[in-house]
Amino acid sequence: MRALLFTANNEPMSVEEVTLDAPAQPGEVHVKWKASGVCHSDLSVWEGKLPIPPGCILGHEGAGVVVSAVDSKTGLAPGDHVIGNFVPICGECFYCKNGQPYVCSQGQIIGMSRFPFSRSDGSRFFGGMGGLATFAEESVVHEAALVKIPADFPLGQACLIGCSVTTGVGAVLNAAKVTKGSTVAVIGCGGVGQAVIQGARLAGAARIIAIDLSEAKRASAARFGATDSVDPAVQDATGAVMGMTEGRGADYAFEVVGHPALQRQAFDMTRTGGVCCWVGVPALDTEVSIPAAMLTLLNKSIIGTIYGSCDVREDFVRFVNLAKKGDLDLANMVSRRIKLDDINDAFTEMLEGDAIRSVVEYD
Ligand code: CXF
Ligand code: ZN
Repeated sequence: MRALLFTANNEPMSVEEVTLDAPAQPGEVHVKWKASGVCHSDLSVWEGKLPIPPGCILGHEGAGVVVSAVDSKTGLAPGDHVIGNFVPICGECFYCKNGQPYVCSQGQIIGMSRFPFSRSDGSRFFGGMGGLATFAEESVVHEAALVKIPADFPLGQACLIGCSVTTGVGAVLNAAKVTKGSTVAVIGCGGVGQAVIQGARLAGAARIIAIDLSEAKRASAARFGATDSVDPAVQDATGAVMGMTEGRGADYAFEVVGHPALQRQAFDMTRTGGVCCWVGVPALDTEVSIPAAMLTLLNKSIIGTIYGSCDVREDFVRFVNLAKKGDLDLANMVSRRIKLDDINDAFTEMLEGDAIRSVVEYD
């Protein structure tokens, strides 16, 4: 079985033959991945900006088929089609019991405590975020990190629901709760940003302003429902949004890059009484400054959201059904279909700024 090994920060990764332990503990599931998106967070982990150490297999946006399962409480069985959830759901902690499984306190412990892969030199590898290791042809994953979906939906698109779609559409529908007829500004139009735009379209926003340096991303934002666009290299983004809203600012502004200066910019372009929603994850050692009085005096809200504040056990199937109806366009979110050996190139392409989503396809 082949897997892309993450052995050191900022060093090219190589695909190697590895062996995978058979699932043995109750709840363990052997999955054959069929497709995996390449997410900017994989790049951030590789660069050392997110706290997941080398010695693992990256990839957290995958869909595949169950090969076998040991005593599955959620009823997973061979042949089931599944999407991986990179925040596993323990179902027992304070957060899971109180309707916030997206911040499950046990999730990453469940996900990252098994090392089922061994390299030819005998060293063991864990499965990265959620233990999913979707940059391996197969993985052994805890059922807390898998959601069964209908078998009649293409897995090459379903994988996107594992991260970008859920994070972006969920941010709009579950976290910010965008209302019909509103004006939405989106800073950053990669995979998650495009999903925010699609979510805003689904919510019935009247005006959706896509802000990104990349012309290609602004063009695809228009196809996903953006009504206006801003090139921040040419125009001050806050000024442009003010100009489009009679000087008020957007009802909702989403930051989908993960940069403190842009989080501040999203706050500035949010109207009085509006909602500024932070979706991107900045480097852990950064801070952001906000004019202290303005949150109160202008009745603005800043909200953070992880994983679209979704309950993946319901929302994954909800997103599949929206895609089946044609209300969510997943097919066009895939900018390139690649092979496992091409992920280093996909990282380079992401750094260059035009890629929306590369998707690895397995045989
Ligand atoms: C991120 C969210 C913050 C932790 C790492 C993963 N989301 C998806 O890429
Ligand atoms: Zn991701």
